[in-house]
Amino acid sequence: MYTLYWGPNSAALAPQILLEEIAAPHELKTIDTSQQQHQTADYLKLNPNGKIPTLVIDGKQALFESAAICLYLADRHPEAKLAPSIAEPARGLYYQWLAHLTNTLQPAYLAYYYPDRLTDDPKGAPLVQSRARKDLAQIWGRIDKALGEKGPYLLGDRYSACDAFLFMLSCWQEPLPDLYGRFKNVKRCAELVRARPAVQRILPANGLAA
Ligand SMILES: N[C@@H](CCC(=O)N[C@@H](CS)C(=O)NCC(=O)O)C(=O)O
Repeated sequence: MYTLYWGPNSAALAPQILLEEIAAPHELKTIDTSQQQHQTADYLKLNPNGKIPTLVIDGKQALFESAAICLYLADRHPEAKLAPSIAEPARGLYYQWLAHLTNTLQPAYLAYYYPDRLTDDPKGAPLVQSRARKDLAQIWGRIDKALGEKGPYLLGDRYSACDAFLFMLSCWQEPLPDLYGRFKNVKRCAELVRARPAVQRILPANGLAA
């Protein structure tokens, strides 16, 4: 049994998609960051970083970091075929894309959403945000090119946890509202993910269009 500490259209979306894909028994516990619920003493015991998501496994072990949770779920449930096995060459690409999404693309979103954390200058936040927008456009542009050369998924013709992660980040529309218009191969990948029954089931709770 899994418990996912969650908020709508947050970094909990990719882990939530994987839980649905796996059809694993799980419950969601909502953490409302606007009410500072991610900073309570009880929550900080599970995730000392004070971020969502956190996955609790069988009421015992807590895991933080959305990409780590995705890697864990995909490997623990190989029957769901969300990751190539270590014996397959695609396993390297799988690591590459998930690491790229969480180490390079996701931090640019975090810079946009939390700009004051990246500058000590009280007037610096808009500059951080405009830089983050440029970074996001460049990074998505390179991903779009790769998807155009060898798509429609990040691993070619094979859906994986990487695509769920890409979909999650593509849903954070505020800094680049024209993302799908500018990057057609990203749009194609995101639409394939969106159409999956597991994803369709959870879109409403995340405030996302079907
Ligand atoms: N690297 C972390 C980032 C998680 C993260 O920043 N989550 C956001 C919601 S999308 C959050 O909890 N924000 C509250 C805060 O930073 O105060 C992950 O991927 O799990």
